[in-house]
Amino acid sequence: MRHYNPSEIEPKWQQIWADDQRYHTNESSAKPKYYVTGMFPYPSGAGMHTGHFMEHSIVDAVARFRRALGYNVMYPIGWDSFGLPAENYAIKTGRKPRETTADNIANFKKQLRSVGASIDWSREINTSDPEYYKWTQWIFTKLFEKDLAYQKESLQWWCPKDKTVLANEQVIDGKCWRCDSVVVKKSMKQWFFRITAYAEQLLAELPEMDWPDKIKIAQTNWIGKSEGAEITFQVDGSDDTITVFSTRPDTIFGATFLVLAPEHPLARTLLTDETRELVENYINDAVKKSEIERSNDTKEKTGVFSGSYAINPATGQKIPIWIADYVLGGYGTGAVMGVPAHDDRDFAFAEKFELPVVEVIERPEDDIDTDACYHGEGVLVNSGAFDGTRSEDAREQIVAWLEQEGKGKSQITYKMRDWLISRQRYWGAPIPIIYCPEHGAVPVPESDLPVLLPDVDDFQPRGDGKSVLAAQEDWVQTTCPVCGSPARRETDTMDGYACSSWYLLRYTDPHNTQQAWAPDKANYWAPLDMYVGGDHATAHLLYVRFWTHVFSELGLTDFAEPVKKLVYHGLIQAEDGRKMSKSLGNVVDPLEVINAGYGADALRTFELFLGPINENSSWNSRGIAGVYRFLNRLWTLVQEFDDSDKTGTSDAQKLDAIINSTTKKVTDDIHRLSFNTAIAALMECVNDLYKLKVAGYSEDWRPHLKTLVQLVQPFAPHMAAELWQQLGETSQLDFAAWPAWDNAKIVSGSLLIIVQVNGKLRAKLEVAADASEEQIKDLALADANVQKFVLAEPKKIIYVKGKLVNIVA
Ligand code: ANZ
Repeated sequence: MRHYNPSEIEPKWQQIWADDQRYHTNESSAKPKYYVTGMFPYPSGAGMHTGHFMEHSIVDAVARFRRALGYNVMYPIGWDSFGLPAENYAIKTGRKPRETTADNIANFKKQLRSVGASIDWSREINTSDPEYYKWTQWIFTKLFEKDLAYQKESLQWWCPKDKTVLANEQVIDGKCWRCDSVVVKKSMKQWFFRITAYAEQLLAELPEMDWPDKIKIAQTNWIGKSEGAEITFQVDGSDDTITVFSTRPDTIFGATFLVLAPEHPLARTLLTDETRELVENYINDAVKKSEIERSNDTKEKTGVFSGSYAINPATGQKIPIWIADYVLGGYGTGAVMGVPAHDDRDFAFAEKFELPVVEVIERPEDDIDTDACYHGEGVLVNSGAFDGTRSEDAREQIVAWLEQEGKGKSQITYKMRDWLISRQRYWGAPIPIIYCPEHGAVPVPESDLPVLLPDVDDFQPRGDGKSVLAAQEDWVQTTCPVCGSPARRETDTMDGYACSSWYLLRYTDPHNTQQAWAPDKANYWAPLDMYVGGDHATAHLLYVRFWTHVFSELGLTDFAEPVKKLVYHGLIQAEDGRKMSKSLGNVVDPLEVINAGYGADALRTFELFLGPINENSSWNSRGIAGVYRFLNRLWTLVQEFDDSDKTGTSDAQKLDAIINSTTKKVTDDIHRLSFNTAIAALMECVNDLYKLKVAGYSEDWRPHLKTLVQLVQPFAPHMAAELWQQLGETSQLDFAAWPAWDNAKIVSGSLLIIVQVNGKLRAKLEVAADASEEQIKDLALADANVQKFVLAEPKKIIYVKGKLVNIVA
């Protein structure tokens, strides 16, 4: 008898699959297509961890299942290889990112091959490869032509020590998240992509999409649509006006002050001689705080009176103009009308600075909420001609009236900002722009792409807000594509998210040197049938959607939404329930698990057995041993069958019932991506077969064992391939049709139901396996012996599924 030895069979099958290019695909198949992949990895020096493997266990199970269902399956892979970590590593070690990235990719590939993922390696792509980023740059030029890529001077957080721009969430208490230095605001010219132009479309399509609700909610919140009005206030005694954005124009009669964000252009000009010093100090301090800190509602409000007043267009009253950091410069118009009776933040502000509170919406009598501030709808009071009107109606009427007066209009605002893509770093795709003194910013023509990232030796940031590319004078100096006169290159590189916003389409035509992709290939494969990941709920997934909308407008795709079904998996935590992390020393290295003798099949099966894939789960070293034991038992079953003389007398009908019901359950479960229950059903099936085999194997077993091997294949493909062969098949298991089941054979099985009356055994019933609860209860009550003990209407009947009926008489 052969022993189960994954370290022997797994490399063998991986070699066979690689040699015969088993998973290479093309568009000329008559089968329906199925395109599935996971979010491509960043090839870090640490290698892939169990989380990455989780993603590939899911994708590979789906790919193998779909292949067996008769689909032309594409499962590609690539490397998200540009980015800051590789560059920082270069600074630290003196090795070039190009070299370290190549090493890391080689390691990742080795790891992925060792799990037997059915990847089409002919489609491998790498975002830092000039063949790839040529087209990232080309897409940039297309966006530029459509005015979707533009430059804007904007204030950015700048860390003077790390010499880099920081995102809002990287500034904590005015300090850099990494080195704790006090950050400063620096005005810099940056490139942006105009994603806000697509806000409405990106929002409108979400409800119809087969994506997890939590991702849809996260995207909806990120886009953050608010419907309201812009209302213009005249500054008293001046020609200046201040426009505010409000979602509650119906409360305008209660606006007792205005508040400007410290960044507002008028903040420094409305001051008077008395207020100058206070105002300037306040503004200088406020702009150092992060938005997150400023929007914290639990923090005490701060602010200064500007010294000027505005006129409330509804009441005609003079109201003070304040400057306060709870109003954000980048949202709405950067100015609000303070309505303390109906807005919490305004209320807290008015309380602190003793500003008047005027109630303009009557709190309904049945509202028992004792909050000082009433946020709800109601009838207007203290609102002139609008008194007695419901707030919902007043909203429209007041906007119409303001519009007539030229003092306002309805307005929709989004929280989402345009996507800032300039990075003052080396390891990224150079932004393909040339500055000509005569023609300004000119995109590099397609024939001159790619703009190659020059090879440099010193990666240390220069400290002046520019990337090290700015020091490569030979590279920077060029000529204007329009007039040929001397010109200079843009020295910023693109955010890595740009590279990952179109890779899913490049997979469909990865070696095209003439185009980013041929539209007919993209239209054949994409949109993706399934995209699997456990990260990037908002940014990446919104950027991919945004770009694909643009591609469809450019005629490059005939679809606007790139991903039909999104699968978002939970994380595998360490055995101690904490996040796996190198610093905690609790990382489980997948290769160690494989090399410890469990093998890749056990690892993959175990990862999917840990629990529902959308929930977090914890690694469990005993669990993997259990899964290994299950595979070993299955292996042994086939060995015993093979070795036996096949003259046994095991119950053929029962065998049929076990295999048919398992086939049905496993198929349904994989369709629902309920892998853990599918694997549990396979385990149960193997247990049942062990009970049955006591009567000896017969030739009847062969087709059933083959079916079982097919059902196991999505999880444990190496073992399945080996056993398939051993059971006498010479065909490739990957393409063997997924087994069908016969319901008639399942129901021919029966269940033994124990019937108790008041806890005592009174009957044993043999019922059809698919009998309903009602049928079983009726049969129990109809049993002659049971009837002896149940003389009146029973008080209660308890049914334990598939096992027991207890009648309380
Ligand atoms: C007056 C008012 C009265 C408001 C009231 C609300 C309730 P969302 O839903 O988040 O869009 N606002 C406007 N611009 C702001 C900015 N730059 N920074 C901070 N707050 C700002 O919220 C819109 C509301 O947030 C606006 O409506 C405005 O306050 C405030 F009973 O105007 B409201």
